[in-house]
Formats: sequence, C-alpha cells, structure tokens
Amino acid sequence: MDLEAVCKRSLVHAKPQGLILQYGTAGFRTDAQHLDHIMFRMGLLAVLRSKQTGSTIGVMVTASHNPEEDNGVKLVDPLGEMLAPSWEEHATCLASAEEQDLPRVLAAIVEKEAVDLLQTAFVVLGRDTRVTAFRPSSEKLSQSVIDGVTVLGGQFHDYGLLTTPQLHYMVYCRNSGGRYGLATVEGYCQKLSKAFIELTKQVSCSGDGTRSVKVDCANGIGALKLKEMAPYFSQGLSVQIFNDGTGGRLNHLCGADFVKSQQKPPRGMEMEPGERCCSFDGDADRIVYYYCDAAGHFHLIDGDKIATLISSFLKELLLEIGESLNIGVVQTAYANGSSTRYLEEVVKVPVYCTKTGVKHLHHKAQEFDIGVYFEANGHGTALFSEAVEVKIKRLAQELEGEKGKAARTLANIIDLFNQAAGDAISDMLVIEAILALKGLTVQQWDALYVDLPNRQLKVKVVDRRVISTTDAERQAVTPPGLQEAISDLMKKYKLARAFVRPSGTEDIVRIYAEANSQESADSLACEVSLAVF
Ligand code: 16G
Ligand code: ZN
Repeated sequence: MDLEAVCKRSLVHAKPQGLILQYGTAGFRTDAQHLDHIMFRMGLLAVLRSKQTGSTIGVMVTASHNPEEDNGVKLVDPLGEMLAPSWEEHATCLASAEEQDLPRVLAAIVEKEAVDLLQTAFVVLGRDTRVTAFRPSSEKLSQSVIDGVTVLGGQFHDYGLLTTPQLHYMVYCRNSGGRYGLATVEGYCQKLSKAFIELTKQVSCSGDGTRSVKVDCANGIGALKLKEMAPYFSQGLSVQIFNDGTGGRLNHLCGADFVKSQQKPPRGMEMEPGERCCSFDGDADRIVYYYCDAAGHFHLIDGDKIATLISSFLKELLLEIGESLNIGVVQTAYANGSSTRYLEEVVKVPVYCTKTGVKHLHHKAQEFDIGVYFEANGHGTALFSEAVEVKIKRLAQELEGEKGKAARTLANIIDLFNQAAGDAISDMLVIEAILALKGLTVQQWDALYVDLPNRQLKVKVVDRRVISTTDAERQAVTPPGLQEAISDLMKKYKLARAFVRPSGTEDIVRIYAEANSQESADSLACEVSLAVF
C-alpha cells in the first residue's frame, strides 16, 4: 500500500476540516458539495474490502429519494448485500479522518481486518442520474471513487448509469460464478423478462390480452432503465412512463417516498378510476402501488400489502406443489397492524419484526427457506435458499399436471425476484404477474384488508441520540419514563400502537401512531410527540 501516493492524491479530494459524516442506514448521504473526499475514500475502502474478501465489491453513487442537490454513496458486499456493520464503522472513521491521519486510519483497518494487501482488488461502480448545475453530479463523484480505487492499485468496471438494485445484482452475479446470472444490463433484462414472459404466457392462454400499468419514475434512473428493459417484456406488459426526467426535477412532488408519505398521487400522473399505477423512488429500489376509485378517492397500496400479495401467492403455490417449506415474512415497526394480523391469521405465515433499514430485514429473511421482506415504504424482495431454488427447479422439470404447473410458476417467480436487493422493476413485474395469474384487480388486491388509520410525525430535538430503543424499535429504553408515558397514552385509544425512534438518515426523531380512527391516530401521535420533549 503506497501511503505516500494515497496522501498526495487525497489532497486533490481534500476533506473540509472538521467535517464529520457518518455511514448511516444507507451509506453517506448529504449535500453533494460535501462529498468529494468521501467518494475518494470510499474508493480506497472498497479496495480494502475487496482484498479482504477476495471478491468484487460494489460502489453505488446515489441519494435515493433525497432532493436533487444531495448525493450519497454506499458499498455493496460480495453477495450483493449491504456492507457488513464492522466495515460501516471503518467507513465512518475513514471519512472523518483529517488528511494527516489518513495513513494511520488506513493501516489500522488493514491490521484489524487482516487485509492481505497482495490480493488483487476489483470494484464495480454504478450511479444514478443526478446532475446539478452548481454541485458535483453523480458522474463527477464516481470519478472520485475511481481515483480512490486506482491509487490503491484496484481494478474497476464502471457500469455508469444503473439503478441501485441493478448494481447489487451485478455484484452478486460476479461473485456467484455465473450461477445467479450474467453481470450485464442485458443479462439482467433477459433473466427477468424471460421469467415474466413465461409466467404471463399462461394468462394469455386464458384470453386476458396484454396488460398495462402506469409508472411514475420520480424523474430518476428508473425511467431510463425501465425504457431500456420494456421491449424485452412488451409481449406480457406495456408500461406507460410518467416523470421520466425530461420535464421535472428528481423526486420533486413525485416518486414512491412522496406518494407514501403524502398519501397522494405524484405530479404529472394521469389517473383514470380503477387503473393500476405505481411509483418508483429516485434510484428504483422502492415501489408503491395506488389507484383512484370512481369517486376520485386515492388508495395507496404500500409495501405491507405488497408483502401480503406475494406471501399468500407463494404459500398457495407451495400447497399446490405439496411442499411444506419454512416461509417467513419480515416487517418493521412501521408495518400497519392490519397487515401483520392478516399475515398471521389469514395467510398463516409467521411474521417477524426487525429494526428499520434494509440490511436488518434482509438478514432476518435469510433465516428461512423462503423469506419475504418489505418495509412499509416499499423496499423489499423475497429470498429463496439455494437448496429451495435447486429443489423447485428440479420439481418444475419432474412433476406433471397441476403440481408441475405450480412448480414451474414458482421456478419462474424465483428468477423474477432480484434476491440481491429490493428492486422496483423486479417487484413490479412480480406483482403484475401475480395479479394476472390470479385474475385480481387492483381494488380486489387493496380489499384484502383495511389499513388501520395512522400518522407519522417528525420532531426536531436537541440531541436525538438521547432516545434509544429496543424490541425492534418498538420500545423506548431512554430517556427514562418515556416508554411509560407512551404506554399510558396508548391505553386511551382503541387498537392503538405508537413508538418513537431516532432517524438514521436525518437529524430528527420519528413518531408513529396507529389507532381505530384517524382522529385517534392523529391525537395519539401528537401526544407522543409532546412526551418526547
Ligand atoms: C434508508 C433505508 C430504508 C429506511 C430509511 C429509514 C436502505 C437501503 N434504506 O432510506 O430502508 O426505511 O432509511 O429512514 O436501507 P429513517 O431512519 O430516517 O427513518
Ligand atoms: Zn431508494
């Protein structure tokens, strides 16, 4: 490791003195002006992680649903997963080191993680479409990552524009020795589209014709990648793209985060009653569906209802095949109480709750033969153990009749999921396939259960770290007395549930409350927010 060269090069990407940023729930994310040194250093860190694991590591430049002037970066581990927690700490240390401390911090990571410096390193990069007039864009920031990679002698492949889940997919493919798929955009499009067309072929046989869906792409990378992919699956589904980036600003009044938090349609979407519409977020790793009814009322179908549709379908298929596999659904505290009850009592699947943040859900979902995880905000996927995948694919060839048909459906569903990360394009195709196969309208899907009225609030406090939680963020541990206060408030309302947690992405505290009426949910949230001060 040529530390002298690193230090010299680092001066080109000098860290503003005193600036401390943390590797948060989804990497570093802040105003793009403050990120150049972070990018360079994440290039360095990716090389060390690659040398340590002997695998390809990914670096994604994106700030997802944040405003356009922000940017961010996250590292992707060998199996396409989020970076391991101990390395998140290294990322924070490296990002916070003043120039003169850089050699010491790098050497400490090498020693602590027993990095073999003689190993070769390979890093792949992807980036979203952020281009801003006065701030460094994703393209420029990617160059800084590359600078960090090369100064440590790492090799790289820059995929350029990719959705976040596409980059996760590429990393997984490259490290699975081709088992998972071809590590190219073409390979991704082909794998998913082939599975989707196989699935929907059965539907056209029953005379349903081509389906269509309206997609709000948040003026982001999703628009580009969906346009690129649409021709591959056009015989099964036609997509009408809105907010494709040609007229509006990224994530501005549109996208999955806006639709979910505002509970209203995105700007620019033309909705006819009963039409299926969906929104991606800025880097296309989240999706929510919605429609408006004949009276013009807006209905949101969030990650919880997506998880319900998917897990009931998988359960039905297993029943038809006659296989009893261990299936589990993973949610966070934000999951609507009605969804949890429906999953447990009607679908009859065990439901688990983890802390917010994809890595926690993903990790838990890996414990099952089939693990379905979704955050209410629309990030999620399904994971199938390798043994299950092999078995189902064998059964798909061996079994005949209805059992064989169900096994082949499941085999294609497995291929249609992006098992490396929640993926708006892949999830959309899974949902469209399931709705088509089951002959469900969007209203019928929505009617599976009725969400409990709920309210989310955020409050600014002097130091959000005074609030700590346990039981997957459902109980406050500190400050003393807070949990007792919340529990007392909940007793005043029917079907009430409330919790507070410090945000992992913003300097605020979030409050969630649900109850049997909107008025109750609203006042419970309000009362809890007062208890936080
Ligand atoms: C990040 C997480 C998302 C989580 C959100 C919570 C990933 C890829 N993204 O966007 O899963 O829901 O943070 O934000 O992990 P909060 O901590 O501010 O509530
Ligand atoms: Zn995102």
